[in-house]
Amino acid sequence: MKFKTLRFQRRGAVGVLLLNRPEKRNALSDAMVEELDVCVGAIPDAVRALVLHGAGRHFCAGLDLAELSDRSAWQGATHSRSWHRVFERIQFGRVPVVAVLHGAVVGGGLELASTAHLRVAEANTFYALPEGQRGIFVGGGASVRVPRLIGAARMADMMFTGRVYSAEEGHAAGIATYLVPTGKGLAKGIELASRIAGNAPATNFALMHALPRIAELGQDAGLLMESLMAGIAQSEPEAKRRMKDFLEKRAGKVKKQG
Ligand code: 1HE
Repeated sequence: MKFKTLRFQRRGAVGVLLLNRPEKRNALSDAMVEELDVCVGAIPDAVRALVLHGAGRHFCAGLDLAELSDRSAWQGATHSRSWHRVFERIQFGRVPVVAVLHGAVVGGGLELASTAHLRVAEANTFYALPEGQRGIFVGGGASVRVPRLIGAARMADMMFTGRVYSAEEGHAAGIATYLVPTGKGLAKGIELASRIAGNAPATNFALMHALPRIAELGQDAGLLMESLMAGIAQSEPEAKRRMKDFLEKRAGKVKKQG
């Protein structure tokens, strides 16, 4: 796959997708959002997990402000919906996505990072929602996805006051679940994506498509949906094989880390 603003490479079962507009700090132009759409729609079948990262000193500077010309209210809403469509395609696509973050993860950059299923942050990462200071509102799904990571109160603070979260603060608040030294993010992201790619497909499907929906349901419907998903996953031949491997001492035990 050849793109102007992205680069896609395959490393075995892991696809590595680079936001590749470093001269503009990977600002999300319309062309880049369109290319993201094409890219996630054309991920080869052999790819079972994706790593998303950014070229240059920053992950992503958000919306390309040079394109925020004089849109009408209607055009603004339509533009926002076009981001929603593409970002939903990433979140609810075929493959789990590990976002590797460094430098600025701001505005639409944080919105894009929030679509991923796991986030790894390098120590030089910082997070902000400068929309609050630019006189606008988020439009790429932040008001839905960011509160689910850090809570509406923290998101409102970021926008009311222009508060910038450091990598450590973002990790403590729940934006990233892994914090690694600067320069080590891609290796960690590929390691995690390789592990995810080795999971049973039904497990990855359940984590991507069932879990976030179950988490939004009331207890009754949530527990029923969990039981249905559990029944489907355990009936897969792959699950039977994995459980037999454990019982016949061919699979690893759960070990304490470190
Ligand atoms: C850009 C953008 C951009 C950089 N759109 N061109 N996002 C923001 O408000 C963040 C704005 N950007 C910044 O605060 C800084 O650029 C960074 C902290 C991300 C990086 O700083 P730095 O010193 O490494 O780079 P720079 O010198 O500021 O920028 C380098 C070039 O990238 C420069 O262009 P040049 O032609 O003068 O070289 C910048 O203009 C350009 N650039 N960021 C366009 N965002 C669906 S709603 C989503 C709403 C939002 O995302 S709002 C938040 C927008």
